[in-house]
Amino acid sequence: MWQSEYTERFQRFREILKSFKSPVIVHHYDTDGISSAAIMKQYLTELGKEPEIITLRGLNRFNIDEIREIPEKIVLDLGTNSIEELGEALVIDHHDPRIENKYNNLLNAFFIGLDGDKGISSSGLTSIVLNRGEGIGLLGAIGDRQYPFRSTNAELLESAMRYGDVIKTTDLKVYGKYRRPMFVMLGYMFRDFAVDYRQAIRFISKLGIKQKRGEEWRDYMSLTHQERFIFLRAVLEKASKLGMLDDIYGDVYVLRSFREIDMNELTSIVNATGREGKARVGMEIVLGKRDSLREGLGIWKKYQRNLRDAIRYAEENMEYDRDIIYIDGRGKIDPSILGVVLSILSEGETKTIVGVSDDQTGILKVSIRSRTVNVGQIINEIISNNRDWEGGGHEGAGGFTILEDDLDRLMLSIREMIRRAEHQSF
Ligand SMILES: [Mn+2]
Repeated sequence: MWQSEYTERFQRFREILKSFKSPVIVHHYDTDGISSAAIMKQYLTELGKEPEIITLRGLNRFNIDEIREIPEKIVLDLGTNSIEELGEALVIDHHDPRIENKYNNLLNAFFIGLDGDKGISSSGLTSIVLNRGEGIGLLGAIGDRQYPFRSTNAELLESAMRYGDVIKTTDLKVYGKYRRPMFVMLGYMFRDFAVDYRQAIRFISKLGIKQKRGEEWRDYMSLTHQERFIFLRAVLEKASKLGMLDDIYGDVYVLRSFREIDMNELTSIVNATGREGKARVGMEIVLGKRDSLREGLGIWKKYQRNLRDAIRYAEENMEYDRDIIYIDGRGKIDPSILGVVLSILSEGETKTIVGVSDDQTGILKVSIRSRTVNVGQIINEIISNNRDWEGGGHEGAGGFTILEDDLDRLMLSIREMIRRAEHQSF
């Protein structure tokens, strides 16, 4: 396994880390990036160093110049394809490399025979290199949609469970066990309850379970042993009648530090901290700080609110034309959630959706979601004709980072390419 074949390489990485006087951690702002940074920070701190942390939504030609000048930096969950422009850096990443494997300072999962797409995340890889934090590494994997765990993640899980870092239980697998009213959680499970919450509330009342404590709705995790037994029996009976028992009940994983909240829900709280510009809180949460979890919950609620507002704004401002649906979210939709908003709106849409947002620096983010054309291909083609635009994507999703002045020109190209692609497919 990796331990034997690549031990020396990991060793060399650790030697360089030890030699750093004032290390700077540059990391991606999602759960995987935050978890990678947390594992790295803990390692460096234990060596007596005080790493500085820089959180990025992405590396692009507009910010890479500043990053390049930073000495002794460790770049996590980013940087593979910018390795030549990064200056002095150690990079740990799992994004698909479009470059050759010839850089000693780059550790990409794909270059050491691992499946960076489905089998290992950056935080998992960081935990392997530093020999610690496997549980945290798995949070990053969940954040990157690598759950259920397979391949290297499954091996990490095994070792995390052996150390007691991660604990497996059998429970409801659904989202919303923590800090959501029970009737809301039931709505995530059963369509009839989602359509009419009053039915869910009645369902719980009939079991003789109190749903409120004072003014607050209770959540599933706050049920007593006895109450949980009664509640589960009724829920599982309903699920089994619908033939969906396996979907809602089974293996659930928790971290030793937060046994009351399963790793999937913890991941969404950490993700929210990054999106709301509070990655530092997310890092403390994954390192097990209880006070930070409380703070993180507040941030998570705010994020949910912002997301709801952004979706509503986008829904009310969809401009339909011949080729696309256009949403101008400048000043209204934060670039960190533009992609999420478009993905949600594209659910019932056959037309390609293009959205724009800005972050007050004159740099725009343009996101595309489509069910009819290959977004990645269109973006690559546009970029190959316009070298000062930056972007990338895959089949159904992708986007650009551009200067505000270029928006009209870019939109012309996008429309033209979509017209052409749709024409070809008929
Ligand atoms: Mn990642």
